[in-house]
Amino acid sequence: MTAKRRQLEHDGFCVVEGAIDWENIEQLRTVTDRVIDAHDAGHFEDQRSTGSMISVCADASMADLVTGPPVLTAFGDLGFPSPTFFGGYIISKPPGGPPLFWHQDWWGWDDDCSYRDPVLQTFVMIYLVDTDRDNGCLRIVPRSHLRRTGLHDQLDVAHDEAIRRYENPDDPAFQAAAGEIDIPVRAGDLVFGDSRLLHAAHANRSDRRRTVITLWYFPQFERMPEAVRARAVEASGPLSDGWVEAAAPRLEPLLPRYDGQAPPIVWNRVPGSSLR
Ligand SMILES: O=C(O)CCC(=O)C(=O)O
Repeated sequence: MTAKRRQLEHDGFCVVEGAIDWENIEQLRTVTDRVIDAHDAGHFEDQRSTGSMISVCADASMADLVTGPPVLTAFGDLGFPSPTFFGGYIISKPPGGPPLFWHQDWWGWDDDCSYRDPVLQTFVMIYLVDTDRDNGCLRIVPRSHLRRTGLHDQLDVAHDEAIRRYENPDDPAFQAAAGEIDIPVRAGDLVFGDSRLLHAAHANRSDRRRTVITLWYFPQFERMPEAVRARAVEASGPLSDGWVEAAAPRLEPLLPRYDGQAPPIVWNRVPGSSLR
């Protein structure tokens, strides 16, 4: 097992440096700028904290990124030769954009695997500019994917909409967290993280847009419990958005499939008491 794979399993994240070259980053910036600029003011008001929340399925050319060598080779190097794609978003903080709230992205907390398995769903974040504390770099709480922290008890998913709109900057979801670290990166690095990991982002105090493309994969889909796989197929972004037709056949081998009879687990974003 490589050091990065060990870090991903143990700490919940790792960074693969310089995976995407400048030319491709510039192309991605052109595409994402076009997609972002096509949205109206209401979208950005509703998503003030994230900046934007636009499915990668908004543009068929994103399939090149989802299915292309930089991401899939990096998965292979981590020991995951056949990852399964789940969906993704273009998340863009405008100049002056507020911080992103603390959260985790996992939805399968009703299944026991969530409290023990080292690898379930993984995010891959691709920042299109260099990031640091001043322009909104990622923040994480290492090991929070498998260990309860004080922050878990403070997060309030019931008021998700108000938090997205950044209605109360004093909400614990926007404060400093015990044990947090910054993950500043260069444009073209890949940040791999466990979806259960608590993460957030600093405010963008620069005068430049800070865009990240977040993609979610299941590194070992066939090893996940049947009920979790059944839910993943039901919820899969590209299947439900009709993106498959535009992006096939490149996407076809990466899509989640489940032909068994297990009923899908309930979608639950809140960890239970088994997380200690
Ligand atoms: O905006 C960021 O830097 C992080 C985005 C994020 O948290 C996510 O995609 O889940």
